[in-house]
Amino acid sequence: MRKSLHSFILVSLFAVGHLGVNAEDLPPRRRAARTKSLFIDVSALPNLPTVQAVSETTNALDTDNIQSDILIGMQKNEELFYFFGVKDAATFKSKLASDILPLITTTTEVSADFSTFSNTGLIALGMTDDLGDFNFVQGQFADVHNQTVLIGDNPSTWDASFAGTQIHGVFILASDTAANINTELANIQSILGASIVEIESLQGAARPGDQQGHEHFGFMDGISQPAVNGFTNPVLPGQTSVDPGTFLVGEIGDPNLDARPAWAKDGSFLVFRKLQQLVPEFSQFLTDHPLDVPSLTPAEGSELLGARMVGRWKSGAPVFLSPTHDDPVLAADPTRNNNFTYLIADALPDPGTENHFNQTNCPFGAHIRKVHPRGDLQPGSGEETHFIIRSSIPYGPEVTAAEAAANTTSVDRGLAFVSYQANIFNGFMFLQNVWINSIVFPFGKVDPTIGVDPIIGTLGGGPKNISGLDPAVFDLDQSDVSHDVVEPRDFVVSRGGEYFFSPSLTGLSAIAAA
Ligand code: N7H
Repeated sequence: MRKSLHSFILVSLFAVGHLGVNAEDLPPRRRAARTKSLFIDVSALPNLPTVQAVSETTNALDTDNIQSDILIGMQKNEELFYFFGVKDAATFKSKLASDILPLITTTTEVSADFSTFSNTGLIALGMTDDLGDFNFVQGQFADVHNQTVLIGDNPSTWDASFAGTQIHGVFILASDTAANINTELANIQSILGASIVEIESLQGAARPGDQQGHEHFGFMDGISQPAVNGFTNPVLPGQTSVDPGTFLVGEIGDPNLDARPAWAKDGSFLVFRKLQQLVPEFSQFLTDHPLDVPSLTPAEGSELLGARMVGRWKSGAPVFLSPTHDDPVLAADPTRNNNFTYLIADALPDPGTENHFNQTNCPFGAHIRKVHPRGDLQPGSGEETHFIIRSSIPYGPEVTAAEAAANTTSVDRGLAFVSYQANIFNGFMFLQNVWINSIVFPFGKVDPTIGVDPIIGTLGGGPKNISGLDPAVFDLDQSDVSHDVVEPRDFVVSRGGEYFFSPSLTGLSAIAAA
């Protein structure tokens, strides 16, 4: 059954990319329910490779064994995160083997049900092997307090359900409609019965209408992902190819290859973060601080400030390539929208050298420059060891009229952030701690106080001084701070999260048998 289901989807879903799946093409289990693809259709985002294209890569990955979400990224219509605790390990493992495993989907199927465990979850299930990841073992809440490896969260903003280590696992269910997800959840709940207890659930969904693919601040998200050797084909201009072991345990390039137990191969560490976004407050901040550029109206100056904070316009066009105005045509072209390095050949004052002096096109501290500095780092500096695959989705409703009128958030919304990496410290932790929350990164720039990441950087929740947001600033030593933009508070607030391990299908079988 499983084999024919694979090959069926291979020709009907995956081989045609992720668009235009007909209901009658879907396998029997889902034929009655799903009426369209579970993926959004947004031209700015790169297409998924076909099964044929993956098979043509050198050392093609075993996509029939890798859980579906890991290599796919942020493209889903609806997605539920169902966090649970295990109450009866024996029953859970028995049902995992007999009924849940057949529901779990692989990369080849690119489908819906996904299962992943925290460290305390693995222990509760009798799987006590050391997976070789310090942060995973501690759990995310420990990193809120850990002064040496600080992610910058204020524990008082964490939801109680995440504060601690009580979450044992999360089922991630994706589909085209919330109704289908509810049906699938009811199915899983009836299979597992009292062997699990719900601790928290979070419904994510693509935003409606022309905001599909945009996160709640309004910016297109999911454009730039690393290319994975053995999977991504073709590699798009501007994409860096990295070893699969950056994301998958036990594969080439895994930084801790020798320490992994055999059953962990082709699994990945999942970092989940519930990141609340204060959208009306963010919008008001932009309105109140338009950048003063002579050719622009105040409204355009406000748009420019937002674009320079992110490093891309709302359409997704990079400010580095289009510094003063949005360019939706550029944004919608995956062969151009990621093809830049932050290096200007004729950069002043030293044409042809690295661009350490000039943030006219893109601030040094822009969100996408902080988390992926491209040409700001020397070739061979190892930037690729810090790549992550992002698989996030917005949660919560659109801003209400009352919230917009009051410029104040009263309904919870934000980003259900998900990243995959083979080593949590190298991936999420390094980005958050060493780059995002540093006021001097990217290092070596002429500006000594760049500031933290204007979107997700934090100095404990207080005001943040960000230089370089105003393109008018071009004194060579950046000593004129009169143009610095001061953010009065964080517009993204962590509500908690956890670290999980997403085993392969054979890994899930091993857990069920432990
Ligand atoms: Fe970010 N945003 O809307 O402003 N992010 N991010 N992110 N992010 C990116 O290329 C956003 C967060 C990365 O390769 C885009 O996909 C928001 C965390 C990385 O050029 C936009 C939140 C971390 C990239 C946003 C948030 C990262 C990236 C541009 C939280 C890691 C790729 C579109 C609410 C710790 C950079 C795109 C590259 C891109 C936004 C969180 C990392 C628009 C709102 C927590 C690696």
